Amino acid sequence: MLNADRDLHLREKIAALKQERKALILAHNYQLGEVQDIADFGGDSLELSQIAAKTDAEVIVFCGVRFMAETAAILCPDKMVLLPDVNAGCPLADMITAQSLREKKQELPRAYVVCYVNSPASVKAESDVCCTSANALKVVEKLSSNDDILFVPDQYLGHYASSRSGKKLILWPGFCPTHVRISPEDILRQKEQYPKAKVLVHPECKPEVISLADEVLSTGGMCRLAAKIEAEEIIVATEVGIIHRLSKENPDKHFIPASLEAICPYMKLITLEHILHSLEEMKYHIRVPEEIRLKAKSAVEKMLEFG
Ligand code: CIZ
Repeated sequence: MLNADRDLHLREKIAALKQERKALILAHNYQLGEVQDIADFGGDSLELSQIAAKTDAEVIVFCGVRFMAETAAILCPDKMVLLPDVNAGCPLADMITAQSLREKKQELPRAYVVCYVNSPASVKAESDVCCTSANALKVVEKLSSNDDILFVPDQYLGHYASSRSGKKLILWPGFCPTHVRISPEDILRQKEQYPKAKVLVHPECKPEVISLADEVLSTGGMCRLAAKIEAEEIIVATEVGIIHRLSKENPDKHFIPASLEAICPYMKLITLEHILHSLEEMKYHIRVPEEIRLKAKSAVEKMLEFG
């Protein structure tokens, strides 16, 4: 079968099974283009979890990485959340464990723990409040300066929130291996070729890259800004998967990836075949133990209260 025929066949089978299972397909902005195209909704992890929490669907096929599917399971205990590839993990989330965080909290008994959503559910359960790349600054700004604030696990997002808010944060030494691959030289090279281009940078990038940004935004923020920004050329410093959505939604603009090396291999694991298999076999069901879910939910809800 030719590739185009094979994809059409897969898409038809997925659509039929999706209806039968009363399922909703969600795709993160870093997923493969073919996966983003078949999804009912695309977005960042928080946007997708909020959609999951509101839908009538009984099954959520979460095309992203494990911590994202876990966040949906935390917010929607009555729905079956499926991750189409069980190996879709997140190296940043794996840079912290609940045990290592408990040990750190013993060293810092007065610490208030802010936890980036890119973390396991068990770590969220040990934290006071969660944040995303979209609201990390807002969450940190609202905290009392009298407490020690421990920010986990992404040191660069923490550094960004600390430098913009003026709050001193104790940073966990984690990082996203994909975002740290983007260098200031990458941005400067692209700027030389596209001098009029605006530069959008994700806050998981290193400070020296962030310092070259016109705007620092989550992927959801980049999508919203791209629709209204005047510039015709836009340099995008984050995982390259987002270029698919930006270009599709804004065909009159030219989006330039800051670095073609910014590819997250885990975000590229899910394919149309995996989605079909997931719906056929109802795999892989992401479950969060109830005791952990309730504690993690309280940290996620605290973030939502912060706005
Ligand atoms: O929270 C997310 O979705 C991540 C990891 C990045 C972003 O900005 O979309």
